[in-house]
Amino acid sequence: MIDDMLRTPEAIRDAERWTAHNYHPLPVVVSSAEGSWLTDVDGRRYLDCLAGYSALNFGHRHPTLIAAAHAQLDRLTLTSRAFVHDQFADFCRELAELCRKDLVLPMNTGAEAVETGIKVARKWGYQVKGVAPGQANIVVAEGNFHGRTTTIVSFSTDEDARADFGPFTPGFTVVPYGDLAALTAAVDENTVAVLLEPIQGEQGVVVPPEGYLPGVRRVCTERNVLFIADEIQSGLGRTGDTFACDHEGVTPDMYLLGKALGGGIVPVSAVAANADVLGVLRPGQHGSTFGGNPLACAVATEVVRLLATGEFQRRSTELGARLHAGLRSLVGRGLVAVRGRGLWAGLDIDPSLMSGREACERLAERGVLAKDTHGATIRLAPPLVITEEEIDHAVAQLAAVLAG
Ligand code: IF1
Repeated sequence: MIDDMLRTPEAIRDAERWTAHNYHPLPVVVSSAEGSWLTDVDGRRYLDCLAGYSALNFGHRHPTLIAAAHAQLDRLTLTSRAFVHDQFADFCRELAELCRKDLVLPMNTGAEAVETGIKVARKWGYQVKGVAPGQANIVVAEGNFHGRTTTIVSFSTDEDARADFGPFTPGFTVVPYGDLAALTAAVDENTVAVLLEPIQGEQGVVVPPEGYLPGVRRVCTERNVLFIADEIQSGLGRTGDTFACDHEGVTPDMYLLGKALGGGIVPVSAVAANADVLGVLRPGQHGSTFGGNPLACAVATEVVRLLATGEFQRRSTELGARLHAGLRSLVGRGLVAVRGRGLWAGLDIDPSLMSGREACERLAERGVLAKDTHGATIRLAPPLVITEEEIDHAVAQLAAVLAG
């Protein structure tokens, strides 16, 4: 009887009726959220172990970030880049300092930051490195996920992401992820950049072999090639460091940032690099209507200040150790492998038990939200404000799902 009263089925039908079906969401209709917890239209509560794919590192509606948004909404929300505004300099300076780079170019989505990085690397290649016109190539990795624009899916190795979206953008060389010899062999005189996720998110939170990132850094330095680190998902505290590259002391030539930079409130992305790289751009050569808007800058400046304290990196390290210890205890009890770093984990479930999707559906029934990546793999990426008790609760619910 009570099920007949639930608003969820009706809300799902309404959503499906009016939208393209480019997603297959779990049957959960969220209506409010705070910290690590979501509440659906029927008042059921869920522990969020996806956190917007790392866009909600600071939890839902972090009070400092919400206050910054409210204050800015009452002052100024958009000017375009035709003029300057009083939030812009602080954001760019403080983010550049966090990245230890000279300059920042603000955009909105992660894909825009990736596209910006590709365009800047190509222009740098022609104007600074001296690559022959139109010959620039960029080395990328199998299993990459950098967004969904036509150019980005041009170098995707996921058939679902690229089928029937051609013709594709040329100038990309795909090598196996983690294979330094293959990457080194792929770099030639026309290579302007290597574009990598320091940890591959969508591929299932795949951590490269120790030494791989330092090796990439070394090859790029020796061959005068830009190392572009896509830290859109791995960065901003997720792995226990400010950037995933920090774990091995690697500094890329260019950071691509997004997701959590917007505090889970507004889309904010950015490219951070030194002047010899970002300095190739001149007025009229690149931009965006909303890039670096006052509301985005006001929120993102507070995000940078939260990160500057180191609190969230410490939480990710300490609570991540608890999460991974709990998950490792499930290997052989329904899990076949656990990967990741900090509060970020990729779990391979025994495929004979269930698919990743089924596991996520059963977790949702138990009040824990997570997302499968491919096949029997799911990722866990809770907000960095999660507590020890909540981590133990999530692991206990997963154990119960795996136990059937
Ligand atoms: C969706 C995946 C994750 C990213 C990295 C760039 C972007 C992303 C490393 C582009 C975006 C999002 C896209 C989102 C789901 C999510 C995702 F499942 F699609 F693959 F996280 F793994 N670089 N990833 O992870 O950023 O343009 O989306 O702001 O539903 O497509 P964006």
